[in-house]
Amino acid sequence: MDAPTLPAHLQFGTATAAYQVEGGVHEGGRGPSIWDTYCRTPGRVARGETGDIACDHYHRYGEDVALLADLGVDLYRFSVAWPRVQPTGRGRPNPEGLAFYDRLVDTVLGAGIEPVLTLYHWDLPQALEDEGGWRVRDTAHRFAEYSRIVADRLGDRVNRWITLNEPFCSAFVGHAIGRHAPGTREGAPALAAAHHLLLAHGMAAGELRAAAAGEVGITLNPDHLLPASDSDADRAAVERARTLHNRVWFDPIFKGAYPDNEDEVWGDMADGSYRADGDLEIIAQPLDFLGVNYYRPIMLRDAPHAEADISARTAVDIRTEQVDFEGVRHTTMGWPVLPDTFADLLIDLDRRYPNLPPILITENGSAEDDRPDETGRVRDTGRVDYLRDHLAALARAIEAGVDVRGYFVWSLLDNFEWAYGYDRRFGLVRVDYERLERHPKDSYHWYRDFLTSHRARRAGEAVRQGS
Ligand code: GBH
Repeated sequence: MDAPTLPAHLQFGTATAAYQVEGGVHEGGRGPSIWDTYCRTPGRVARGETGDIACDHYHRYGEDVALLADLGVDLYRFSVAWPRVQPTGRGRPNPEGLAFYDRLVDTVLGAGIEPVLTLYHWDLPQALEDEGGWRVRDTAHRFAEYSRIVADRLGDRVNRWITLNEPFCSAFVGHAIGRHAPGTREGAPALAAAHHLLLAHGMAAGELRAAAAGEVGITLNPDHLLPASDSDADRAAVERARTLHNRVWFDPIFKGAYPDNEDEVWGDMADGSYRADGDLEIIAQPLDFLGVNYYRPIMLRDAPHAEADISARTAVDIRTEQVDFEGVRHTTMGWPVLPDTFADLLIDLDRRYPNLPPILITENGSAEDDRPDETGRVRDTGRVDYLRDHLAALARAIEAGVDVRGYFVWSLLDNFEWAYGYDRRFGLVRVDYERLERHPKDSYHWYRDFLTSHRARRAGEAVRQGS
């Protein structure tokens, strides 16, 4: 099948996250996380599903790494579950938890694949939540301590570290929208959580540097925001949303400043009492790379209070409303498929933040209704089209000068899709949740062929350059 050509230096991989794939939640001395609690709260997750078993990756990681090796990836991105390493989020590390990641890293390396490690993909130890979670400053200190423990143990073998995955979700989906753990809906605490997550990132980056653990970055999910019309009101709505979705993270980290329109955006929601002198210096320290997760654009219109659909309002109310894209395909997440916006986003970020470090696309992929046929084959042409077209957009962004070094498909496996549970499938590999068997889909074979020709091109270039 046809596939775009990307620069030979680009590295490729797939990504997963601990709670979404591991299962084994009561094993190896793991403590409970906020997602265990959230899943057990009636009405929170579709069909009452949990990550208790998930893909059973905790026991089957060997099989999963073999699938990665056969796929031919350069990189594998996974996350460490904090409550496996520190069951209560503080104090002495749990040797069994560290031993699991030790084995996983060695298995990945043994397959000739480079591990890219995310320290936090949303599974906060419940004991820390009980003390205020991300709403309190102490959690940033606890995260720094945890990061140092993992760096000291794995820093001799892991060369790329991601502090946080999508802190937007931890702060706002978790505390203002309430669709992620811990599932509260309050404005001021969500803003405090955002600040403490930024601080946690900065402190952890400092610990990783001190442990000489290699390259350090953070994964953000910048949204590509489009106004529903050319009206001043809709454009202003997009600018408010840009602050909520993107600038809250990008401005402190890459400009060393809080967004200059935040008073207008938050009104009297934010008193800034959680900010201390020196925080911005900790937050803004230089990074080796930026991780970007991208799936789909968002279209917005201005929605003054009186007009707005109250049920769609969140505790960080910025008077905007989402507008549907018409006439385009939507994935089973209900997300519009508009690949060109991927290039537009990257070029726009590059322009707004001229000093960005090199970028890794740490997630991109699609959820499809991919049932197997009689022979067990999954013909997920929608996913193949999605990946091919987004890779073509990536090539366009790189040609336009954006410095992208790597790309990860979300995800290797079908897995626990948070509040949606198991019926949203993002995997290149189908997981049969009854038997826990893995079945590569057509998209897996397509990606493998793409990687084979990419490696051939890379080898050809190396020969031409006489290296
Ligand atoms: C990523 O988030 C995650 O990193 C990954 O774990 C996940 O599996 C993957 O994408 C696919 O979803 O219900 O209105 O509050 C992507 C960004 C942001 C998408 C939060 C879902 C929920 C919005 N996510 N969003 S809402």
